[in-house]
Amino acid sequence: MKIALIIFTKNERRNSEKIFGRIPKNLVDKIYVIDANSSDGTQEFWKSKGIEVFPQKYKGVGGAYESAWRNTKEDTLIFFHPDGNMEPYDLKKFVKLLKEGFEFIIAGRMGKDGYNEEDDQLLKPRKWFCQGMGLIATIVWGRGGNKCTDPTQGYRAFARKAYEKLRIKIPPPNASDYQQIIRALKTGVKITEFPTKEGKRVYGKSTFPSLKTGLDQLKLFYQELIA
Ligand SMILES: Nc1nc2c(ncn2[C@@H]2O[C@H](COP(=O)(O)OP(=O)(O)OP(=O)(O)O)[C@@H](O)[C@H]2O)c(=O)[nH]1
Ligand SMILES: [Mg+2]
Repeated sequence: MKIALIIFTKNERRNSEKIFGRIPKNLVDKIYVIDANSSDGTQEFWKSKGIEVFPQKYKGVGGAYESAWRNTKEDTLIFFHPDGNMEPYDLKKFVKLLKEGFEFIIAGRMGKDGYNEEDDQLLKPRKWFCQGMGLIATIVWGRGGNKCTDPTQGYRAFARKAYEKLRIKIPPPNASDYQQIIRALKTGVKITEFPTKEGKRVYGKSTFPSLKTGLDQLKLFYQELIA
């Protein structure tokens, strides 16, 4: 089994420099970056480390997923954001589970032993919305105990043959993580979660304003419901 680590970047030069040394590179066969035309030297940084950087044809993180599957050949892919949100040492857990044959794995921030960036706050609007979207998708499409508690988490891994079962051609720009969950519940691709602790973004700002992202997810849910 060949395992590739896929890193999504949009102007993440400073974060990439900071995290590079913490990525356990020996755990995977290849590392690729999918970059959204960064103007801050992100591409140059990764290329200087000998890592292949691919552009994307379609917009958003959805476009980044499409590029990743099209440009790589490895039979399993682990997706990673280098901004500080994701703990690089969790790669070990992904690799172990992939080798054991699990086909769709999520590093869950919501369950017991997990930590989400809002957990220290009294009000947790993003967390509650995310949990709600996971719950409703599970109620509507979950079969045989298949479920997801953290549908917007991008720290995830797939076997290529499982991803192909989801029949996603061009993913939506901003709701692609959620679409993958819904399709997995619909098609019976088993979702496996392990707990993770979400870190804070180190430099820069989010590319996903909460309100717009939430509306995009609701729209996607509706489209999947009537499909
Ligand atoms: N390739 C690619 N990467 C993107 C695109 N948009 C965002 N990213 C990257 O995808 C990851 C997730 O985006 P973020 O802006 O961190 O979203 P977020 O995690 O909800 O927001 P924070 O909590 O502030 O980190 C980051 O590594 C971004 O650099 C895009 O259109 N294409
Ligand atoms: Mg982030």
